Amino acid sequence: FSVETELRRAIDGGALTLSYQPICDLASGRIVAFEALTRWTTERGVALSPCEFIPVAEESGLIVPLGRWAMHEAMRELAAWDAASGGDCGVSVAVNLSAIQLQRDQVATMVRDALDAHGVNGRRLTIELTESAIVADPDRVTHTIRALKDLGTRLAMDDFGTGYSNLAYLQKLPIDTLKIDRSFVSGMLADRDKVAIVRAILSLAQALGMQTTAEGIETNELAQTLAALGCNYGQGFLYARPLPGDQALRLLSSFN
Ligand code: G
Ligand code: G
Ligand code: MN
Ligand code: NA
Repeated sequence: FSVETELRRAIDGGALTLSYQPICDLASGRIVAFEALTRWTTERGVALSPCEFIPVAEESGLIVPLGRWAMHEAMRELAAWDAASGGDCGVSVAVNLSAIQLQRDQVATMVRDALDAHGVNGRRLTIELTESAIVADPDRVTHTIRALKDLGTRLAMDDFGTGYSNLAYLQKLPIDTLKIDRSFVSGMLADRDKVAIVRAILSLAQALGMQTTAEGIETNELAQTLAALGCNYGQGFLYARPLPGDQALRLLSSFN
């Protein structure tokens, strides 16, 4: 719980930052969005991975203030990119919501407040959910997800294919995009089983009218293969690592 105490101080004291990783249209190579990823450098100067502190935040309930901070900060940054571009900078931003946040009725109000505070249209925001967020309490989550959609936001299912769930929710929920987990994408050129899984996800998405984003693209060959298979978007070190906001804007200016 000393990590918890330190995390609480970090949230209150402005020690968290967001990094932004581009999501590109595989056909044109253009950046269409950035995923906002929370970063924490502790008081002792250690940069912790979200894999280490997000679980702590979830167990302690600190994910609620942390998630609120991340949503507001991401919308502030998007508004700043627009201002620097003299109008719509042309990309949307994706923000992760944890299962615990989604189980709270107030989450749609929190998102609306963040959009309103920075004058951002809900269409510019994609909310990334995980399968676990839906399995926990499907009825309550269905209600919350509709409230989020009513704000105009888009919904993406993160790490698709790795969660413990049935597929019935895909039919019931207004999901716009499936993000194909990195574990299926990286190494798929040398693994027929991975190719089979990726193909199955792509055809499922197409049949259900959803778009697809492949995570973990590290090579041009992989990007070309995925584009040929009909995947819409890609994210990975081929395009860029997660970057601070000012560098993300510079990348956008030079890339698109
Ligand atoms: O930043 P990195 O690529 O290491 O992210 C590791 C994991 O942490 C990813 O699964 C990502 O979705 C998650 N993550 C990063 N930032 C946030 C956040 O602000 N909220 C939630 N809920 N998860 C996050
Ligand atoms: O769960 P989610 O996909 O949101 O997590 C994103 C995580 O994946 C971050 O930690 C990010 O740094 C990492 N990541 C993003 N692109 C790549 C990539 O091309 N290769 C690898 N190995 N990791 C990546
Ligand atoms: Mn994500
Ligand atoms: Na994620």
